[in-house]
Amino acid sequence: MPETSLTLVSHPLCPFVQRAAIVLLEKAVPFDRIDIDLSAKPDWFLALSPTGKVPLLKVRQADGEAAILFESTAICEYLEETQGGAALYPDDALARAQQRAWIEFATQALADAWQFLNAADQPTADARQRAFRGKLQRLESVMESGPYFRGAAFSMVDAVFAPLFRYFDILDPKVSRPIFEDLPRVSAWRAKLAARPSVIAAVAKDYAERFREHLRRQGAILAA
Ligand SMILES: N[C@@H](CCC(=O)N[C@@H](CS)C(=O)NCC(=O)O)C(=O)O
Repeated sequence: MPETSLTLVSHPLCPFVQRAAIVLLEKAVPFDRIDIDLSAKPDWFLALSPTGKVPLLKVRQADGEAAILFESTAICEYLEETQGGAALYPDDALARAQQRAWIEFATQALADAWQFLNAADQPTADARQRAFRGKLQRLESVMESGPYFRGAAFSMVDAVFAPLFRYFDILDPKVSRPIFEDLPRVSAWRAKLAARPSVIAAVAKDYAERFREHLRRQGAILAA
């Protein structure tokens, strides 16, 4: 029986898991974390997860029954609505809807970045890098004063972009620099997120080494 009422079912490298972990840490909510092997998913996990994907959040309720949440956005919004700490969404409906739209944009940017990072040939890497940088340029054009996406306060959009930017802090700066070149607001935002305690604590200390090992196993040209 876990000591807390929340258990995050995770994988050490999953960026979607990190979203939920960052929100839990921002809200200072105690939680247990169970990492699973996604290449040999345990039967108990397959029985609980409709999609076979992490994260899952197990919520032990007052009657002792466990409810299961899947999909990182649903998990983050549940935590936002049920836990204390600073609000990560604005009160204003329009501003909140805009944040949700940028979260969807982040998921698309993550797909571009992931395909770039894992590319096994140069044409794919170049095409995905262009697509990703195009999205960063769009972000640059909508960001205002910073240091976070929507100003002074850390928000849900920040929690979602932080795992994506983390990859580029691990890569050789020769690779990351041209991608973030001439994007001062996005670059300052990325640095601010990298220093945020919740972002740092959302992954284990060996994350960078695990990520490099993943790239090697994928045969990514970036690992060469
Ligand atoms: N839309 C899902 C995506 C989650 C996702 O893609 N998780 C990956 C790991 S990062 C996964 O569990 N993959 C296992 C699989 O597809 O079999 C979310 O936001 O939670």
